[in-house]
Parts: sequence; C-alpha cells; structure tokens
Amino acid sequence: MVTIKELPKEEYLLKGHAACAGCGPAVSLRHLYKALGNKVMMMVPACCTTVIQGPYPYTSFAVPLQNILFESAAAAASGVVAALKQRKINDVTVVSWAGDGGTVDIGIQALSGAAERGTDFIYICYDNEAYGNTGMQRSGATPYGAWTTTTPSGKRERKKDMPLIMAAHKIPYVTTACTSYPLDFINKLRKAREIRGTKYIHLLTPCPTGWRCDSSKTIELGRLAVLSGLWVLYEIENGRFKLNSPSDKLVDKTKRKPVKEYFTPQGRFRGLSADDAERIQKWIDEDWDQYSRLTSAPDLAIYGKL
Ligand SMILES: Cc1ncc(C[n+]2csc(CCOP(=O)(O)OP(=O)(O)O)c2C)c(N)n1
Ligand code: SF4
Ligand SMILES: [Mg+2]
Repeated sequence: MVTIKELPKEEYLLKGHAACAGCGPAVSLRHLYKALGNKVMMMVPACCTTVIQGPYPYTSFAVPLQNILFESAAAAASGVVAALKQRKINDVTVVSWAGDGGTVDIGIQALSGAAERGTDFIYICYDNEAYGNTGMQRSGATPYGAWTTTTPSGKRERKKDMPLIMAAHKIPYVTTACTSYPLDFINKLRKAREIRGTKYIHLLTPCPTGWRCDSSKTIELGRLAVLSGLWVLYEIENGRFKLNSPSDKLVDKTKRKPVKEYFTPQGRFRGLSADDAERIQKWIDEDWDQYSRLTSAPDLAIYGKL
C-alpha cells in the first residue's frame, strides 16, 4: 500500500486549468497521475473534463489524451489497445475517464461491449451525479431526491447501480472509490494497472457547483457520503467481494453517521421532505444487509449468484 510520502512529486495536471473551485473530478485527476505517471493514454468523452483540459491548442494535461464522442470512451479505448498491441507497445496504460452521463446513460453500450470483449484497459466513471458540463441535468446516476435543472422538485428515481452492472460482465476487477480517500483510489489504480482485462472504477467526485455547496466542502462531503454508508468503498476481484476502509468498519449500523448530515450542507437536497430522507435512510440500511451478507461469506463468489 502506497503512502503519501511515497507519491511522486511530478504533476501531470498542470496549474491554471479551467475547473470550478473545489472541483472533485480535478482533485482526482491529479491523484490519477500520481498513481499512474505519464505512461497513460486517456480517452475522454464530452464532459466537464473536456473543459478542465482547456481548449486546443492550450492544455492543462501533460499526457496524451483523445477527446472522443460522448458515447464512445470505451470503444475508443478498444481501438487504441488494439493499435498499441499491433505496434508491440506494452508499457502504456489505456484509461477511459468519463462522467456519469457518459457512462451510465449514453456510454453504457460501448462500455458493455468493451467489457464483454475483455479490452485490456481501465475505465473510470467519475460520478458528480449529473450532467455538469451542460448545466446540471439529471443522469441515471443522480440520486433520489436530488435537485437538478431537469428535476426541479427532486429526482423521483433511484441511482443506477453501475458497479454491479459491470460486475455482471464478470470482468476481473470492479471497485468503487471517492475523491476524499486519495490513497484508496491510488492503490486501486495501481492494482488495476497490473490486472489484465477490463477494470472498472466508479469514483464518487463531489461537485460544489452541482451539489450547491461551498467549494471548501468537497472533501468533507465525500467523507460524509462514505461514513453515512450511502457510498460504499468495496472491491470485487475475480468475483470476490471485499469492503475497504473505512466502509469495512460500518457494517454495524450504529457506526454509520445519519445520512441527514450528508444532505444538510448541500443545496441540491434542500427540498427533500422528511419522508424522503427517512426512505433513503431505510434503503441505505437495506443495502447494508446485502453488504453484510457478502462480507460474512467471503468464499461466496458473487459471480456465482449472477
Ligand atoms: C451525443 C451528444 N449528446 C449531448 C451532448 C452534450 N453534452 C456534452 S457534455 C454533456 C454532459 C456530460 O455529463 P457527464 O458525462 O455526467 O460529465 P460531466 O459534465 O458531469 O463531467 C452533454 C449532455 C454531446 N456532446 N453529445
Ligand atoms: S461543474 Fe462540477 S464537476 Fe464540472 S468543473 Fe465544476 S465542480 Fe467540476
Ligand atoms: Mg456528471
């Protein structure tokens, strides 16, 4: 496990980029390069990151990066992986870095195809829970009750469980992460780099602009998402489920913070009724019954159940 002291000093996300203050995805991009260095090729579809990187011919990324159509981050990666293989280049990690809209909605077919073919790449869905680049419309990853411009009185549907959809593809590595736990993310990236085949990382990235909170709250909100048990850090490696710290200490319900503490600082949940807040708390507890069962039966490969 890498420690902060061991992280490289080099920066490949350069200063002066165009993200909003306190942008969670930008913080995680910096961590991504700390983990993988510059031997990466990035496939980025239309999303906030295409703004963060800057308009051509300027860029704030010191790595090769291909902007690709909204739905095509995984398809482009398959092509690049095939080209690198043809040229016998094997020290480059291909990474698709796509938003939640570009993953759970429009990009899901290309991603599913790449996973089924076993394309050797890391796919990262950075999830700010809305279509940020176009002004914050709801996506399939927007949580129940959240305000967006297209859900002015709060979304009425639940968040799509994308990591489990990817687990159903029986790929070797599926994991969740959060901007607020950088070492966890970095270690998972380094592990994923060593595994052959398709690796999927679903990264919760707080977004002050869309979540309607102060830009100083980014890291705190990510922590509250995890410590309330709403966002769970886990890995599914070859079908084996494992909780990661600090989620592994939250199986006991009394250790989890009330989810209200996560909602209160965020303007997007301002209209949440007491009933809705209670409903969400109940769903969290039900989901944890499932995590608890998976944790207490470590020999049970979850793919066997799918
Ligand atoms: C086919 C197509 N439809 C719509 C758009 C407009 N568009 C560009 S970025 C974007 C939102 C992306 O949302 P997400 O993937 O969640 O990334 P974020 O902006 O939140 O980082 C949309 C709708 C587009 N570029 N292409
Ligand atoms: S809208 Fe959100 S994700 Fe997009 S650049 Fe701003 S803070 Fe980052
Ligand atoms: Mg988004």
